[in-house]
Amino acid sequence: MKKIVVAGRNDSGKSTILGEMYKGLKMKDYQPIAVGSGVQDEKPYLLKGIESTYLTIAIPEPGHDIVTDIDRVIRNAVNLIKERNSLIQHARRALEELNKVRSVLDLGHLYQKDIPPVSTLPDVVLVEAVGINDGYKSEETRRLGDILVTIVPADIKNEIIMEQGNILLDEADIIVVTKTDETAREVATTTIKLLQRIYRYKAIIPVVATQGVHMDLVLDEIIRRLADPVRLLEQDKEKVKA
Ligand SMILES: Nc1nc2c(ncn2[C@@H]2O[C@H](COP(=O)(O)OP(=O)(O)OP(=O)(O)O)[C@@H](O)[C@H]2O)c(=O)[nH]1
Ligand SMILES: [Mg+2]
Repeated sequence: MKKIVVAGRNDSGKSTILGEMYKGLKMKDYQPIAVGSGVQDEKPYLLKGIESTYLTIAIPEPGHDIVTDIDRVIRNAVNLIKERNSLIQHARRALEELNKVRSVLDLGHLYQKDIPPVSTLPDVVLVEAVGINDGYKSEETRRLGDILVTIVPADIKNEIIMEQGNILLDEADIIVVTKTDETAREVATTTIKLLQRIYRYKAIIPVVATQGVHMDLVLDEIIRRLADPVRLLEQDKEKVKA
């Protein structure tokens, strides 16, 4: 499963973007699983429409490798979904058996509407990296993900962007500039132009995360990077046949 990591300074809008990505990916027939970086993430995620089945929290213990820890947390969460699915299927079969017996005894069918449907297994992971105060230098966060989405608030100080060793900006696949609605136009423009000058070939997308403005552009970039060439090839064949 590919991991999309959302990184950025504290309060930059990571959780908001993650919630929007969850919804957007679901609309495109992906089933994301979201990994928060602490219990404080749980409630806001639920409020943003992330279903509890697909929500988990990784709290890295000191001294533990955050990358292997996240993998363990994801494995556990997927196993829980599988176990639950297997119980649901079990309940379904048991009810069928019972109904066979009841039918022989002329007792009429029992319907159990409260047996839930089985859950789709997740196929992509969304991780919010712990908020960082000291700019964009976390090497470990870079190692976490296959697709790195770095969040920059529009009113960020230019010096921070220009610092050396900003690995989370240097290696970002997508740079999302947030809070463009509450930042003065000249300030937001300066931030974007500076980013464009340093990162000439990167996708840099200004958004109003809280209102979903331009989130479609962010999603397009993500889906392009998620696309599995083999799957595309199969789809091509289908299309040519049709
Ligand atoms: N006006 C405006 N507010 C935003 C935008 N994006 C996020 N916010 C607000 O900024 C605050 C922080 O957003 P979060 O998504 O929690 O940011 P975060 O980076 O996850 O924060 P931490 O996890 O605490 O580091 C919230 O009150 C959001 O509603 C935006 O584009 N415009
Ligand atoms: Mg957050």
